[in-house]
This record gives sequence, structure tokens and C-alpha cells, in this order.
Amino acid sequence: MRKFRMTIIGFVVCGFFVTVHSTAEAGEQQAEHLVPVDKKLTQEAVQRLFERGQQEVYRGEELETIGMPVGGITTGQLYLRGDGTLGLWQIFNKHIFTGYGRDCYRTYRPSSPVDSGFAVIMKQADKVFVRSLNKDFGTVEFVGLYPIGIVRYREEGLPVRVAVTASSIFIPLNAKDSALPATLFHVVVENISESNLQAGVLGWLENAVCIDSAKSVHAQRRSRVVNENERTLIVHTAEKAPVPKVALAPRPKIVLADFEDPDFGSWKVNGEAFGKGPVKGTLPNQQKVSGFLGKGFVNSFFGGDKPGGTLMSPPFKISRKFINFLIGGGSHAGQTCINLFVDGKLVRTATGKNNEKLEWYFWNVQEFEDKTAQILILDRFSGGWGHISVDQIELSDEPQQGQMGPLEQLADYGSLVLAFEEEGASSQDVRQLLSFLGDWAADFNVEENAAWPVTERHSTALATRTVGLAPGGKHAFIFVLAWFFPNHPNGHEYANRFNSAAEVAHYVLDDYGRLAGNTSKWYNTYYGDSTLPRWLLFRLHSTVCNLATGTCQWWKNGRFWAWEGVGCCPGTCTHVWNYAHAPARLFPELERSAREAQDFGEGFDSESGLVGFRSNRAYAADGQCGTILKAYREHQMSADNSFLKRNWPRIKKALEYSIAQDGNDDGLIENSQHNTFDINFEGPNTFVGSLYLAALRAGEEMAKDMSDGRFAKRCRKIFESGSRLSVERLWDGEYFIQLVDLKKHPKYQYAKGCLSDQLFGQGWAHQLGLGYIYPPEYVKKALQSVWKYNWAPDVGPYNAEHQPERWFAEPGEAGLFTCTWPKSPYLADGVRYKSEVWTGIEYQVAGHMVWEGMVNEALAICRGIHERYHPAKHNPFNEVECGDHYARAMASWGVYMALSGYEYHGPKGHLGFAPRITPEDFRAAFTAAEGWGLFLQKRDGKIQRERIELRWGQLSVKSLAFAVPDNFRSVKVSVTAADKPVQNDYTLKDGRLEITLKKKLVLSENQMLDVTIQQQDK
Ligand SMILES: [Ca+2]
Ligand SMILES: [Ca+2]
Ligand SMILES: [Ca+2]
Repeated sequence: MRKFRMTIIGFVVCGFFVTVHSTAEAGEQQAEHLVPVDKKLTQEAVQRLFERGQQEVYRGEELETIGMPVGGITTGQLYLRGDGTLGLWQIFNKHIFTGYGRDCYRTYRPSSPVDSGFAVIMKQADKVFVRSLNKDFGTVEFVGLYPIGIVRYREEGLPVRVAVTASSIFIPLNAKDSALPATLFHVVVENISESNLQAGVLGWLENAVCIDSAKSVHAQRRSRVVNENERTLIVHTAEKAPVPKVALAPRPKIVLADFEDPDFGSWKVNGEAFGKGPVKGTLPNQQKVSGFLGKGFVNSFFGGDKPGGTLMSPPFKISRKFINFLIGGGSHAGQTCINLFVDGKLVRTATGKNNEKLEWYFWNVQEFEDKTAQILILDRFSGGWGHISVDQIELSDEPQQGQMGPLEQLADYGSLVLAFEEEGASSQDVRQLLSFLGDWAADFNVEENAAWPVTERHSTALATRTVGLAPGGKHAFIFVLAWFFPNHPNGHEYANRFNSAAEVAHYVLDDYGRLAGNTSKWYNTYYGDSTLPRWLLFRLHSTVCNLATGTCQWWKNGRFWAWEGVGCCPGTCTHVWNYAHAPARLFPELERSAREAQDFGEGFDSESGLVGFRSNRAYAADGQCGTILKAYREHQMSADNSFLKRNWPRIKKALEYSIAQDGNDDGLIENSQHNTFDINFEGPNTFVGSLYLAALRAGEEMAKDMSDGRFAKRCRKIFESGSRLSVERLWDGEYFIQLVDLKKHPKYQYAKGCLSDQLFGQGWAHQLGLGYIYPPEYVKKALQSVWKYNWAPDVGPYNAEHQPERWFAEPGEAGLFTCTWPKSPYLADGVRYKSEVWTGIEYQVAGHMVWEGMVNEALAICRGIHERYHPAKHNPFNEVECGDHYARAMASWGVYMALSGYEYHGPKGHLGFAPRITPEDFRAAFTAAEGWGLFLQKRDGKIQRERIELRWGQLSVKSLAFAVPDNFRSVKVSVTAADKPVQNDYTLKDGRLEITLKKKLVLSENQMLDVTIQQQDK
């Protein structure tokens, strides 16, 4: 058994941690390396890392940055902001890339494009108070832990205090109920005065259907307040606008510009991109352009995508109801676009859709009739699709149907509902209550049925009936916000089960007890019943919220698909997703679908075994090997062999592809290896190499499971050679290096550098129960070197000398660098992203450290992330890289599993634990193929007790493994399940106890399996 806190190093105080300048005590460290050997972690700081601690409470300015995703997984991205209001609202099938580095790693308050809210109603004696629940309330506190956000409100002089709980339904292993497009709200009002009062809640929601297309569709929004199933619902939809009864004959069109002249005439051109006048067709190196009228049109591809420029129209009067135009080119909002300004204000904008075919588009401009306007065509994007084409701008009384298509097919068409679980107050009462809120709520709609032109914005309100509360009394008012926007290009899984937002809301309320109950059960099991430090539980589970953001999609055909970060880099990228362990352990069904539909489906080349790393035909060496590891993980997280059976021929073929890259079966891949650093490594290295060796071991195990002894032997043989040769050729005494001829390959290599990910495959191997792929002493030393050379308690000094390409840690913050060169000259042209700090790598390394017993160091790394993402600086639920909610961050789950020493093989019915932290008294949630629960371990003198409490689903068990203290040389073991003795055999070796049950047993919900291990004196 490894000893908890095996090495207390005297290290940092940085941040949490008070920043200590690192240059002074360089010690043995070469001064020029700038990452101090001494991390300045004091005993006290280390102790604080391990304390169970209090839950963090955020107030004041800290509330500004917070945005916890509270919608169902894969259903869009809705934030609960720190003050309890809702933000972002990306539920309308548009995924917005927020930028790269400094753009997304900045301090800001998430916006709220849709109006909604709750207010508490209090009636006492003859006084009525109605107060909005937002940051203007007296004292507001956020105490959310994903997936449940809690915001508390109180104020001097008010007779109540209020707590709003907002969450999606989140039940591990039940992906469908966790993927409901809905958010559940409990508004709990408590009477803290000394006399009785009446309390209620007012809720309102804007009709935001067609939020993006509103300015270019001819439609109207309809809002209804309906009572059905003894519930009151606000139901928002949109529909075609009626044809006016006394329709005026459309006035003739006015062509503002047809771009048929050789120059731009009275339009003003700036920059290079638009050339000197309209073009007559496709420009050099451009794909064929079509769709324009006549011979000429605007095209900003002069000199390719790189140049930028603007083209501004002369002022004109808006003398018709619509502006129609043809548009093509890039789809970069705000960067390759056409903008309409009225009285100098930007009122409309449109982009192409990454297509060279110009298509009709229109703006509804009735509200601006007779005003003076100007059109600006803009190109300020120089990457791919960094150009725009425009032609035939017309003023017309009739819209030109173009790319928008019919209303019912628009991405943001659908329905939006706010439902109260009971019948609400009458519309007269709601109207009266609104008057207490202030002028801003005066024109809220309360009618049963109302409609407006789609360009108008209106909120509709409902109120609960009031409930009598005696002093100290509490009441929970339950609401569901639900949405239904099925027109995603690949559809939504939820649209297979529902037809409207109202159906979703009723489903949640009909089955409220089970859905909300199991969500709380997971929350309490994971957070409440655990012995792990509260801050650490927060951090490690926070990244799971990425599933409930624009990063992740679950298509109508059942396929799970993801970006790397929101709106950026498509195709469930194999190498980025190599790090993301959380989805596979919490919702294994989703990852299995990604393997089958993508890696061994659309992205698989059945001739060669290549797994295209973005569902394409491109090779990534790390992604290819990682696919084998994921396949084994998905097999382990299955209840039986069916997944492996279905996919084994392709898994084997994919591994053969990597073996072919190795070339001579020596277990080293020497050729060009494209990888997650967006460059190619040349020559043998343990980044790709460790993944390859772990993949060979996984291949060996899967081959055995499939009775393919020959292939198992082949994998073993190559693995053994690779393991031996890696040490012989790549060990430099302290860590593993890359063998590369820098003269031949001067760019993007790490050579003698210390790469943080150099043992990536070893961390994976531990998670899959594959053991060591290199001799343990080398692994431990290398990991210690990563800590020593790459983790800086303050990234400032190092980054001042070696600027990162992108900043994901600021001076004064702690972080683990991707790669440093402590023992050889810094390679300015070395591996890309070398001086950056990625949370995904930090968790990957920290998780591996836990397996090796380096728990102090692992927790210090995680704490560094936690400090960087403190809400005083950043949204704690949004770890960024290239875009928001970056998938790699879900590596945090690897740390969580390592802390329990979790091992699992579903089809074999094998489950094991070896806590790496407080093994004398340990509790943590775990998940298996068909059930989840709580694992408990207690040590008391000569007795160690294990308990597996199944809290949801079922669990098949045939064998168990636990770690016992070193002095337990001989033991007596008894096992009971549901209080009945279970016959078993056991073996004890080097502190590892393996128990085999005589018969497989199946635990059902609320049953317990107990193991008592008694030390025997020999
Ligand atoms: Ca033209
Ligand atoms: Ca351009
Ligand atoms: Ca080789």
C-alpha cells in the first residue's frame, strides 16, 4: 500500500498560495531555466490541500464571472449566472466560437440576450412586496456545485429569505434523462419574520423563438398562457405572419447596387481585399463562384483570404419594407459580413455560410422606413473563408426567400416554455403584481393568447398563488424551463422523444420525484458523502459541465459528436478527446456511440485501419493509439462483451495501423507523427510511444477476451520490445526524451526537453488496469522530473522570458508548462504550445501522479487550476483552451478515479479500489456499467472494512480487489451481500487483496456489499 502524503516537500505558497518570487532561491536549479526546483509549498499549504474544508461561497464581484451550465447535456448551453439570472442562452443551434487564448481567457460577465427572471412575492398585514431575484437584492450568494446551482438571497428589512436552485436532470448512466432540454428551478421562500405572511413567486420569460432569424423572416411570435394538467405554462412559439387584409400593391423595387460597372462608383473602398472595382467571376485560387446576377459582383478574395478591407455605400433612404441581397463567402460573424447602419447605429448584419455560391438573403426593415441608412461590406478575417461576396442589393416590399428557407426549418424555430407545477394566479392578479416591480415590467404580457411581429420583443409573466407561511415556515415553488429547437443540422436526440417544449416540461413534472430525486442522489453521493476535500470535488466535477455546453452534441441518429471547444475544431477530435475521461465513466453509452459511429464508422478506413482523427481521412499518431485505449475503456464500461464483439475486427485493424507505423515490430514508432500539438514529432518518443505501448497492452487484453491468442501474443511481443528499447534509447537519467535529428527536423520537436505529457500512455494504462508499461522506477523518476522542471508556482518569470503562443495562465498564477528544456538550450522553434498551460495536460499529469503516490504534487497542480479559475478572475465552470468549455479539461475525471484507485471491468464483473488519500477513512462515489453508488473504506487496527453501497441501477460482481496496509501479511476475509454471506476465495500479494466470489452476484439498488478484512498473526 502506498503511503498517503509520502513526501512532504517544503513547497509553495502561491496564490492560495501567496506568490513568492522564484528567482531568489534558485538553489541547484540552473538560473536560466526559470522554473524553481523549490516550489515553496509550506507544510501548512499542503495540509490545506487535504482538508475536507467548507463549501466555497461566492459574493459581490465574484458573482460577475460565474456561468454554470444548467441545461441538459448536449441540448445547448444555458448559464445560471452568479446572481441567479440566466445567461448566454445558446440553445438555438448556433455555436459561437469565443476565440483563442487571450480572447477567451479574460474576465467578463456572461451576457443575457433573453429576458427572464423570478421575483418573490410577500404579503404581510397590508403590505405587499415584490422583489426581483438578481444582483440588486441585498445580499446574494452563489453556492453552486455542478450540476446543481444554488443562489441565496436575503435583505435587511425583508420578512423572507429566498434560495433558488437551478439544475438540469443529471443522472449518471441515464443519458436520455440527463439530456432533457430543460432546467428545473426550486424557488424556496422562508418566512424569517415573527408573524404570518403570504408568499409566492412571479416568473417571466421573453419569447425568443427565432432569436437570430427575427430580423430576416416574415413571421410573428405567439405567446400563450395555458392551464393544462393542473399546471400553468407560458408557451412561446412563432408562426408565419398573416397577409395583411388590405394589402397595398407592392411598390416597384429599387436596385441600390448591381455592381455591373467597372468601378464601385459612389461606394467607398478601403484596404486591398475588394480590389478596385467589382469582379467578373472567380478570382485566382478561389473555388468556382456562382449565384451572382449579371456579370459583376463584390468579391473580397483579391490576394486570397489574407487581405482585409471595407466597402461603404453612400447614404440612402429606407423606402421599402425589405432589403434583399445576394451573399456568399465566409461565415465569420462580424468579420466577413454585410452590415446595415441606421442613424449611425449597427442594426442588421449577415455573413456567408462558407460557400462560394451567392444566395438570397433579406432584412426586414419595416421599423426603419424613411430613415437614412448605409451599408458596409466588411472583410477583416485572414484565415480560411476570410472573404465575402455580395451582389444585387435591392429595396423591396417583398422579401426574397433565400438561404433562410421556410420558417419551420430555421435553426432557431421551435418552442420555449416556462411551466409552474401548479395552477397559477389569474391574469388580473399577475398584472397587479407586475405593477410592484416597476415600469420596466409594466408592458409584460399576461394574456392567454397574444401575437406580435417577430421583430418585437415581449416577455410574458405568470405568478403562483400565494401560500401562507408561519414564522420559520418554508415553501418550495417548482418551475421548469424547457425548450425544443429540433432543427440542428444533424438533429437532436431529444427530438426523437418529444414534439414540443411543453411536452418536455410535462415529462419532467410528471416524473419529478424520480428525476429530481436521482439528480440529488448523485449530487449528495458525490459531494455530500465523500471524504475528499470539497474544493477538489468542486474542481474535478466542474468540467463535466462541458457536456451541457455547445461543445457536445447528441444527434438524432444516436451519435455523440463534439467540437474541441464551443464552436471550434470539429469532429470529436481523437487526440483532444484522448484526455476526456468523464463522459465515458458517467455516460458510457455516449462514448460507445462515438466509437461505433465515428472512429470505427464514418472515420474508419477499412482498407488500412486508419481512424481519421476528425472523422476524416487524416492520421494523428496519438489519436490512433488513443482510439484503441478508448475502445478498451468502452468495453470495460459495458455490461457484457457485445460492444467488443461488434467492433473487435476494426479495433484490431486500427491497432495494426499503428503497428504498421512502427514498421519493424520493435515497439518504437519512428516516422512522422502528427499529434495534439498540431505539429508532427519525428523519431521515437514516449508521448506517442507510451500511448502505443498502452494500446498494445489493451490490444493484448481485448484479444484474450475475444480468444484471439495469436494476436494477444503478437501485441505482447511488440510491447515488450518497445518497453525495453524506450528505456535503452530514450532515458536520459531523469526523464524520457525524443530521439530526433534536429538538423533534419529543426521545427516543432522537443528533443532533450522535458515534455509534461511524456508518460501519457502510462496514466491511461493505470486507468485501464494494464499495469506498468515501463519499469516503475523510471516512471516515478520521470514524473518527479515533470513536477520539478515544468510546474511553476508562478508562471510569470518563465513566461516573461519565453512567451506562450496563447496565455492560459497569467503572471502570479501557478501552472504546468507543456514542455521546458532544463538540461539543453531552449528550443525557440521547438514543439508548438511549449510555454503554454493547458488544464487538460495538468489533470492528465496530476491523475497519473496520484497513481504513483505523488498526491501532494497532484493536489497542488489541481489547486493551481482552481485558483486560476476562481470567480474573481474567471468563470469557474469554463476552462478554456481553443474556445470555451474545452473537451480536454474533462481529463479531471482521471484524477478522481486515481484517488479511489478505481479499477473496473464490467463484462468480467471485476471491481477494485485502493484509495490514495485517507485510506483509513475513505468515501467516494463510483460509477460502473449499469449502476453507481458509494464506496467506503475504514481501517481500524487489525480490521479493514470495505462497503459498496449501490444507490442507482444494478451491479454485477464476480471479483474484487482492495489494497491493505503493509503489515497485513496474512488476512481472513468475509464477504456479505445484502447481509447474506457470500462464499469466496482470496489471495494476498504485496498489499493487494484479490477476492473471487464463488458465484457472480448482482446487487440491486440500495443493496450493500460488505467485505471485512482481518489481519491474522502468523
Ligand atoms: Ca451583379
Ligand atoms: Ca480577408
Ligand atoms: Ca519501429
